[in-house]
Amino acid sequence: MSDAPRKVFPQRIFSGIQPSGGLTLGNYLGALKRFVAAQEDGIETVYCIVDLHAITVWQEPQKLRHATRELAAGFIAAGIDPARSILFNQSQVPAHAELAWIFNCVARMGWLRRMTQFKDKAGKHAEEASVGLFAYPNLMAADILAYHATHVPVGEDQKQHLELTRDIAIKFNHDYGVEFFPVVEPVIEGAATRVMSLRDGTKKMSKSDPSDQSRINLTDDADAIAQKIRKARTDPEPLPESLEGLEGRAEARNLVNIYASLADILPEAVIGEFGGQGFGAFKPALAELAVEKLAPINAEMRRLMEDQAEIDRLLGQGAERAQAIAEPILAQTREIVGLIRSRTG
Ligand code: AQP
Repeated sequence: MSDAPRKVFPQRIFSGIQPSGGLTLGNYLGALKRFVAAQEDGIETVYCIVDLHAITVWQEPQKLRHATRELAAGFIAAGIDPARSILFNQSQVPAHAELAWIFNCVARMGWLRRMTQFKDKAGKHAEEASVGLFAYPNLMAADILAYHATHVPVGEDQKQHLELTRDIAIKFNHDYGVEFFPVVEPVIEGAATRVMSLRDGTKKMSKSDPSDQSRINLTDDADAIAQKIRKARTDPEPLPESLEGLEGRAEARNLVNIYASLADILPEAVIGEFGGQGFGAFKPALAELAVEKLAPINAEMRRLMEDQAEIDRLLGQGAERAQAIAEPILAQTREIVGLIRSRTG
């Protein structure tokens, strides 16, 4: 690469969540809560329900429709205002899929083979995994770059995919001799960039984990939340007096991080308050805080889900706004690549 200064792109935030099940506390703290903060910062924010990503593993069509609407309700209930942020489902804007194909021809097999999420999800059955699951990061790069997004707030698990997005932008720009796609910045910050399973502190909390006890769902009621936190796996030691004392105690660290993130304080402050106390005291305090923060979101999601036609209308409106940004970027991409577009309609 030359030392010439990179072109400066206006700030635009893009991020997405898959409608591959119900929202978890991990999605809320690692993504949604931060999406709302970004919206409040006054930067242009584009948020996408990535249904084309969800179908990289089998989804029952009826359940997919429900999960898409429920996720839209989750976004809005958490504080995303569809008038200020652009909120839509991916498949309504064809530019994502078309740009993903172009990126399939930019990204190299070796780059994708290194993706740990594919290895985690496909496991020992890589030969039976869909081609879509393998190419997933190229579609994610298209999601982001179709908007010339500059900043992408995500959880820690998406870091590798964002590095691939950067590599695709750099290779495209280099191969075609342009400075067309921005080299995006991952925004991975806060105490809850990786919320772990309540059953195993070394595994991330995930909506597709077969154990419902491993996660808190945004649709769980107060009793379920309290019960799951009470039963969360921990060790027999009391909480340490300093943060270093959490070293090697994955479950304890996870609960401290969850508390900090829900309360908008630093993990140090949680240790300051609860250090020396056992989980018998800490867990009820955490359960109370979780219920206090999640119950209003839960109630609002239920209310919004009563009017599904309104959710569909909002998604359609969001898709039109999204398309107005993505289509001209895609048109320029076709031009750069040498694809003739001569039809009039
Ligand atoms: N446990 C987590 N801690 C912090 N952030 C998380 N995110 C997901 N899980 C955690 C963040 O949520 C956003 C949306 O993720 P996604 O649904 O598109 O895909 P995912 O990361 O694969 O999430 P799941 O819950 O694990 O879904 P499934 O089970 O379907 O694969 C991302 O910003 C992600 O970092």
